Amino acid sequence: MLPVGHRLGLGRPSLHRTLSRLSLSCHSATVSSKVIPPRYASSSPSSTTQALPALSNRQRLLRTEPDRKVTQLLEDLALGSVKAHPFRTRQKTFSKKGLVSTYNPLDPPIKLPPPIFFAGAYKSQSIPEPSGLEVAFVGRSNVGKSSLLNALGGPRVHAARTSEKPGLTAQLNFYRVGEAGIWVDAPGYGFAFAKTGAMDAWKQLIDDYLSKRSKTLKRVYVLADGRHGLKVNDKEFCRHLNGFGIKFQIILTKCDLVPRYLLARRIHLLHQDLKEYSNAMPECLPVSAYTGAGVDRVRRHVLQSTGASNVIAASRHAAAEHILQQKAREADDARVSPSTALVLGSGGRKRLEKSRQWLKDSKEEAEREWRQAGRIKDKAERGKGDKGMESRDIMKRGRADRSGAGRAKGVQSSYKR
Ligand SMILES: Nc1nc2c(ncn2[C@@H]2O[C@H](COP(=O)(O)OP(=O)(O)O)[C@@H](O)[C@H]2O)c(=O)[nH]1
Ligand SMILES: [Mg+2]
Repeated sequence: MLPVGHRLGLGRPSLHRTLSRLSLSCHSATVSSKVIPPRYASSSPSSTTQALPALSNRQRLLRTEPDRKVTQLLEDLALGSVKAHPFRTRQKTFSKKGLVSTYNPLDPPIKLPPPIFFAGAYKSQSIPEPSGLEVAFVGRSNVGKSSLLNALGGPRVHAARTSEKPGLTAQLNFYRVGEAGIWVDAPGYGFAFAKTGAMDAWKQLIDDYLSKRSKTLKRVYVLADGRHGLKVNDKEFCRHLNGFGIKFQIILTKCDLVPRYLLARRIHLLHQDLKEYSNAMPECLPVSAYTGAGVDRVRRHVLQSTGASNVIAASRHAAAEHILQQKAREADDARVSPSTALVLGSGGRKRLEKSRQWLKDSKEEAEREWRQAGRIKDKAERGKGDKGMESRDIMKRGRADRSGAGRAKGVQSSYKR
């Protein structure tokens, strides 16, 4: 019988080499920590029990398996760029609004009045008194805060100025958006060429703003670039917000520039990282102000956080009413005169009867939907009544403050176009 090495087609010297390599690897598996110290181990003997070094963000990203739910959501919202397969002749196209597969006629995009600028504060003294429930958009410079605010206002809204150059918005800008409350566009942080003095002034302004708005600021939206996720200063700011006890949510912007598979992984990682902040909303909102994908979802979150769920309910009710009218018209059109019924014969009559029954059923379903939407709307209106009171009280208090000692402060509108 041939030795093992010959049966495997190995000559004697190569067999020797293989066996010696095998024994070396077996040996090194048991004693490697002593013989060949790993590169990350320090020279001290206790280093063998030391934990592995933290992975870089890129390494973590590449080792993550995306959540299927997240991938499905991105697909539904048409978020993330999709490259055509090299052998595919036709590239998948998306509508400009980004809503392709999940367009629900009962939940059409919500229309809001355009945001109206009413105050700007470049220093703490100019911060206006609270006059309603607010949400603020904060993030690094050039991340797309002003672009998102415009996109949330609706198509062709240019209330906030946007720029390719970072650091354009240098003050807190306040916009009133009808029932949706007040939206605040904050100046960006983390601008690479910002001077330390500017950074300190920014911190002071934001801290004063946060402490003045302990009751009326309902949520801070921390915007992060979808291509990078949370950077060090974003995390620092999130910890700061956590300290203030303010609820915040991450919005990932510019998602049209990131491949979908990477975006899904990034979101999955982000959801894990968010667990360390007690005041963070557990899910982030991916969006692209450029294509409009995901904007309506963010708008709904903003409306809910300012207690304006009645706007969402009213939109659903209006859509249900529209569908009901359409169904009623279709059911009416399907009515057949007795003379036509005679001409059709028994087969034709049966088919006609079936389609009429189907139309009747769908009309009834639309009616049920409309009634339910009406109930939800009434409930939301009643809920809003209480919140409205709260908001009115705040307004009254603001007026009283201004008429008294606070008059000198006033509202300085330093916004220059
Ligand atoms: N591709 C893409 N570009 C965007 C998007 N949102 C903003 N931008 C661009 O990013 C730049 C900075 O936007 P801006 O809103 O001024 O950022 P801000 O400094 O955070 O207010 C502008 O050139 C925008 O056109 C987006 O969703 N997709
Ligand atoms: Mg801006």
